[in-house]
Amino acid sequence: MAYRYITTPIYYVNDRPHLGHAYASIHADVMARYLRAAGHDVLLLTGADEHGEKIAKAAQQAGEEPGAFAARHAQSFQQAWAQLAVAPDLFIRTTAPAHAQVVADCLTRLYQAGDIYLAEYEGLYSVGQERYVTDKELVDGKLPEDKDPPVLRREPNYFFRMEAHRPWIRDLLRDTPELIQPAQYRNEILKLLEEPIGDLSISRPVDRLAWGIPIPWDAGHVTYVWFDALLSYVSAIGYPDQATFGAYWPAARHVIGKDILRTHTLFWLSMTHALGIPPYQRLHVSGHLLGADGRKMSKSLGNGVDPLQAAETYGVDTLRYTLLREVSFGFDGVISNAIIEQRMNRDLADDLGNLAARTLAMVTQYRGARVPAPQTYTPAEDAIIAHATTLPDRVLALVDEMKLAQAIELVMEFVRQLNAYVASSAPWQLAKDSNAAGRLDTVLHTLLEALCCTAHLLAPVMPGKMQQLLVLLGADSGPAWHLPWGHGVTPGNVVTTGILFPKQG
Ligand code: ME8
Repeated sequence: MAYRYITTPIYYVNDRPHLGHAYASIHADVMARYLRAAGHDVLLLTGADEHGEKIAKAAQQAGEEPGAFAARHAQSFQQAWAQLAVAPDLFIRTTAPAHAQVVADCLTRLYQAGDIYLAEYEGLYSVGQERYVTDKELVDGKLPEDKDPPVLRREPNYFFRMEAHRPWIRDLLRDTPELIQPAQYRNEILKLLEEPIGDLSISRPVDRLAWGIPIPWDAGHVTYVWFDALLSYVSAIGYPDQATFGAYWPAARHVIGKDILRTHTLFWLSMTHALGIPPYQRLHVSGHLLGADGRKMSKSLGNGVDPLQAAETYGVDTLRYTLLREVSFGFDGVISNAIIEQRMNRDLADDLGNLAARTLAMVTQYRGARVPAPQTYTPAEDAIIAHATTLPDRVLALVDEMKLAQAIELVMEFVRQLNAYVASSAPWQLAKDSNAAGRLDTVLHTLLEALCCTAHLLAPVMPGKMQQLLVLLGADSGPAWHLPWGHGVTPGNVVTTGILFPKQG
């Protein structure tokens, strides 16, 4: 059994979560569920990034203390994950004392090693993204994803010698092509690394911003929010000396959106390198969900879709399926109610739901709701069994690269093969012919067994609905992985008819 450590971004809790956050968390959760089903020992981390100017500003606008404000929103994120069937093992809050201690220790070590120095800084700062920006990044005077233009700042800051790590990061990316996926994001960073990346400002003067982890040797400064938040990936699992860190960190996979690619490559890789922490194993970078206005959904722009409302309208499993299937990981895509409904009706109601409903109805009508025992297999069944037998490994290979849309599509291809098999084997004709009783048993058993296999393969995506399907099929086990053919349903067990995915609209 291998260890796997999967993380979502540690979200800013300046508002409630929107669909973009759900997109990242559902991907991480589904990967965690697949790997766990396949026998790995998995830890899934999510959390709340509670410090910094963005949170301080939002709290001030709400007329609350930043601590109370962040705690309230951190809780709403936690509740949202429960409602969206995202089941993290760990939820880190950057205000947790144990985390603050790790940050302080790391800063002290780097300072003592001469990796941190004080200097005067002048530059343009984006509060929306919580980082200094360069002129090159601005479009019409601001970052495209921001509402407000950056502000000019001149102040003393502590700096971390990030530039010194540039050659090492470049070599790492060159030598480890799979480190950043999909490949276009690796190429983007490799290009950036051709020129100096500069040193990183890692503190803010308290007279401007008091909401942060104090710089251990200088009470006049607090830690820059990114330096703080990135360390939560390791503090959450007991860095530096706990066994959990030793076991899981070498298998760390960060799931992020492309908006925070630079921070997770330039900042994080140089920080870990300076601290003597091995680099993460993978960075899975998503594209952006776009709002109806064609712009990136964001809290700052206020064009987000409420994931909880969508889950209530369509069902949480339908929402999870649609998000994963509709917008391929790594690419941008628009998501709307009409798109969700179309996908739900076509894939879930017409293909999968209809297959299950028809099969269960036929077993009920022709075999008194008892699972029949198969008789002689023909090439039609052999093809289905061969397909079912190779599917789990093929699905897992895609999951490993976070190609979840393709993984789901493989299973749905199987579902369409089964629908074609129903049409070609015509059980309703067989039922009229008393000489075909054995053949009908074989066809019905094959369909039940294949549906059981489908339920196992899609359970990480739709845990509730696939568990329900297994119950309707009279299967003996809950979701399992790679059951040998014939071990899903047991002849003689009772099935129940039911509609899993009612058609809408
Ligand atoms: O950046 N489409 O937190 P954040 C797809 N606290 N994904 C989206 C999205 C969209 N429209 N909008 C947001 C932060 N996301 C930092 C992270 S990690 C140590 C610190 C997702 O609350 C996407 O994964 O702004 C993005 O990277 C993340 O939410 C940013 O969340």
